[in-house]
Amino acid sequence: MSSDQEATKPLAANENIKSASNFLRGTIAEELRDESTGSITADNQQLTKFHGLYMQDDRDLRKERRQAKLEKAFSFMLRVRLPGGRCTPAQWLMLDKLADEQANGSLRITTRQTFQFHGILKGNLKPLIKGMDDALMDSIAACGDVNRNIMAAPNPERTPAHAAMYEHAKRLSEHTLPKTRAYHEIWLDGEQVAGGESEVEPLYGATYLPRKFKVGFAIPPSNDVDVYSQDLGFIGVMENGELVGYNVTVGGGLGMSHGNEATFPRLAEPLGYVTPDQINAIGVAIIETQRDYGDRTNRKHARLKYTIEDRGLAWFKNEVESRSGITLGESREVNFTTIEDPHGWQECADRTWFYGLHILSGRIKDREGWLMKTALREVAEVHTGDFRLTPTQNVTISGVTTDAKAQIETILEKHGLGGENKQSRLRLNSMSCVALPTCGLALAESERILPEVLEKFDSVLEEAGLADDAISLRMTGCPNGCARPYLAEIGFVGKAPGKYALYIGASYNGSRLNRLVSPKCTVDEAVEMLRPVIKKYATERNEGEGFGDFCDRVVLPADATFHSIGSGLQL
Ligand code: SRM
Ligand code: SF4
Repeated sequence: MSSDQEATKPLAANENIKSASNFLRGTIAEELRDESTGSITADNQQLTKFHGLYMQDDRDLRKERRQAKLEKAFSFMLRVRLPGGRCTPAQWLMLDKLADEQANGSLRITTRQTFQFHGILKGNLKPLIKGMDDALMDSIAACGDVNRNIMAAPNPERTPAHAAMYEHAKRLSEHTLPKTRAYHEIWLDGEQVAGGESEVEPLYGATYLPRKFKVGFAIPPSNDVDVYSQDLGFIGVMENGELVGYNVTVGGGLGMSHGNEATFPRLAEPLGYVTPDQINAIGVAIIETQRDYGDRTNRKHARLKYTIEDRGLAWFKNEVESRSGITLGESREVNFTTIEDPHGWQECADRTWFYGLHILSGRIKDREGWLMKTALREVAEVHTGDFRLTPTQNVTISGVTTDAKAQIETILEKHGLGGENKQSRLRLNSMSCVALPTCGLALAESERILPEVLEKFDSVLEEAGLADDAISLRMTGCPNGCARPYLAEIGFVGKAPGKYALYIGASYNGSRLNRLVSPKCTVDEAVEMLRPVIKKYATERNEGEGFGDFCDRVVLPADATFHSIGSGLQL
């Protein structure tokens, strides 16, 4: 910990929790045995995050339980570690079963290509983790101050380059996993490390990182992983159809707090070029630099983006090169054109097919007339390829042979999910975070209100003759940015119940942030504010110009910034 700030300011409370935890054990095991409460103590709540678990409570029930003098309706959220979002049919079936038996019956695909279970009661945590382990899955380092689930453009069969990239992402994920045996000891009744024998975390040390750390791999022209939002990004560079290396980008991150301009979303910058054999070494050097220089006194200033903002990219590059012994090459020219997931049947280079299935907000559950969970279970029962979760909370059914297509199509159609079920491209490009009732940080609704928001915008788009236009709309219940709303052409960010900050003007390829147009409005006010903007776009846009680019060029005033609305919309 050599940061200047740390010499003078006290460390953030989490630092002491981590250092006293004996490599993430704390007293979690003892507390699990305590049946008198559904909760665990605050310190252990910080530690369980490193095991992929968050304690939550059902916020819809808070008032009722307070009045009945009952403790909150505590339960846990578990996030699976799934590099590149790949899962086999057998794993799918296990997750489906565990959701019913040990959680609240639904599965949630996250914006970082993995699954979350919600509503797990304390006593069900161990059976759930044991079930995942039986299917060769875990939740190690899915949350916490470590390198999290690594993202990679899905569908390795699409081209050999995608296949190679998936392996690179998986290798880096495994290389940067914490080494502590705490997870196995606590959740899987693994053998305890002998008394007094100390463990080592060669990469992280006893206090791990100052804050969460995120990595994504992209292959142009698709920026589906929103690579510029990642602490560390790898952008595939192709030569003659082959993946020859990666541009490395650093310092992306989206979280901020309303009214605190010292916090802000930031796009990653290019650091240089590496060949595939250098990925792990450069990744480790970057993580180590952040481990040693990230701000451990203030968790709102602890992400890599602030380390780079404060110390400069040149300093950072020098540090990384000297730690790794690698001289980074010049970044190469890359060109992203889209963030969109492919939908429907797509043929891959290896002659197999994948089906891109849209899942609104990533929520896999059976609703009346819309049996998503059942449909996917039936697919998993017959499927011989695998599943890929996408960064836009969708799923692709991958590795389908030509002969097997009809069978899968029949299952999807039986449940109203097949090709006939045409959805607007606004809907296909939408995302929302979980928010209420489980997220403790939500200031407003997100997942639960998204269908209503889409319906309203769909009708405005139809009025303007733009029903088939792809426009990205993303919504979150607070400014932490979990559905990457600052990279959406239309971004809603929860501020208070029923009220949102509204942002427009990001590019459709994830390379420009949007800007504020209203600091606090209702959904209806936002629709009315954007109706004339959408109409103007319909009639005045340049050939092929995206909605975000048009807003940035024509509608947003020159003095609008991310934090300020400036002098008003130019209509
Ligand atoms: Fe997130 C915290 C959900 C992707 C930025 N995020 C949370 C917590 C755990 C709330 C909490 O700390 O108590 C949310 C749990 C809600 C629930 O009930 O499930 C939560 N984040 C999610 C997910 C599930 C949203 C979704 O609907 O899919 C995503 C899980 C991803 C995964 O599989 O790992 C999720 N979170 C993101 C992203 C997007 C990304 O990484 O691509 C971001 C913005 C990018 C970034 O990190 O800069 C993001 N989440 C945050 C932050 C703000 C971090 C910051 O630097 O300020 C928090 C709050 C915090 O860490 O203190 C947060
Ligand atoms: Fe919760 Fe905010 Fe993340 Fe939404 S953006 S899941 S409300 S932390």
